[in-house]
Amino acid sequence: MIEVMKAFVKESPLNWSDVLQGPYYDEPIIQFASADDPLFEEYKSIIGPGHATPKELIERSFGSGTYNGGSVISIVLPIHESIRKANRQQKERASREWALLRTFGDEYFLKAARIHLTDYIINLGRLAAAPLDADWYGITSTDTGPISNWSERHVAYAAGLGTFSLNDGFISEKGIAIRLLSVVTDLQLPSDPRSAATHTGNCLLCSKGNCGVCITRCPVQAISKNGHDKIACMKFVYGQGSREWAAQSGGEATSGAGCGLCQTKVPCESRNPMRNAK
Ligand code: B12
Repeated sequence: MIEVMKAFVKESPLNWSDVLQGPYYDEPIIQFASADDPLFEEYKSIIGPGHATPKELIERSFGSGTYNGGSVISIVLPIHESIRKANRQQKERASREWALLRTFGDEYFLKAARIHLTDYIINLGRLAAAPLDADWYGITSTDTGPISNWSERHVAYAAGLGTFSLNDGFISEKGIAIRLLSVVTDLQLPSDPRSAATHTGNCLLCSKGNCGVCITRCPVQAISKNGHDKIACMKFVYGQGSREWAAQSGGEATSGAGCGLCQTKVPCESRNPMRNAK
């Protein structure tokens, strides 16, 4: 499974930009959580009661009584250096490269990768479904910002792939400039351990109090020592100006250009800054 997905990322034509003459993503990190991990139930209070469990996903996809345990596969896709480098130069909005990543690397490639993995498992004669492609998947607006009913970052945390940061971003061993995807299956795969002391353990500011670079990188002051203002972030990241910039850059207006300034030119851009931190 790990080799199948590594080969897909390496060889898929969707992970290649003719405009940028390079891939969107480098080799993925792939880990597993048990579908019965109690953390998935806890997410109903941490995120909200609507956040689905792996059991609910399997039963909604394949019918009641079909759940018999299994695993959640979570994948970190590190963003290729040329795209990160281009965004490092930016001060006010996403680079053209980051905007292209948002349409083609995010919307198109992530979906293709989820389909590739679910098809592979189904062809083994087992159950598999990607929550983000389910007909019930959705994002709800709340007073503090949008919340989805399947959070790829929380799933990655459950699979031991890293932790959250001050700005809510997920910091993996390949850093914060990443994208995430997941698939639930009835295959029993070996669960990976969670080693971080807290859910923000990989963030230098949260753990050691000596960073905060993402606060100064944010072009709309949506990040402070108190955390991340999701509504201010959302208005900028997916607002009208972002849509226009996406289209001008050669992407699709409906995807927006994203931003990612808090994910580039920061100590956690492409590594876990707490590894070897004094
Ligand atoms: C809605 C959404 C947004 C919203 C709201 C973000 C948010 N913080 O929730 C807005 C529009 C602001 C947004 C912006 C961006 N997004 Co967005 N977004 C999503 C989406 C669709 C759902 C996120 C969600 O529902 N989160 C649930 C809420 C509850 O999470 P939260 O508030 O962050 O969680 C906090 C608490 O739960 C808390 N917590 C409290 N107690 C505890 C205890 C435990 C044990 C744990 C684990 C956690 C916990 O920890 C968290 C951090 O404080 C996901 C895709 C998906 N379905 O997962 C992409 C996703 C999160 N976005 C992503 C990206 C890349 C971006 C942008 C960089 C834009 C861009 N593409 O250029 C910015 C970055 C903003 C930022 N600093 O996080 C990536 C994340 C990459 C990463 N390294 O984290 C995702 C996963 C998409 C993907 N497939 O890769 N996004």
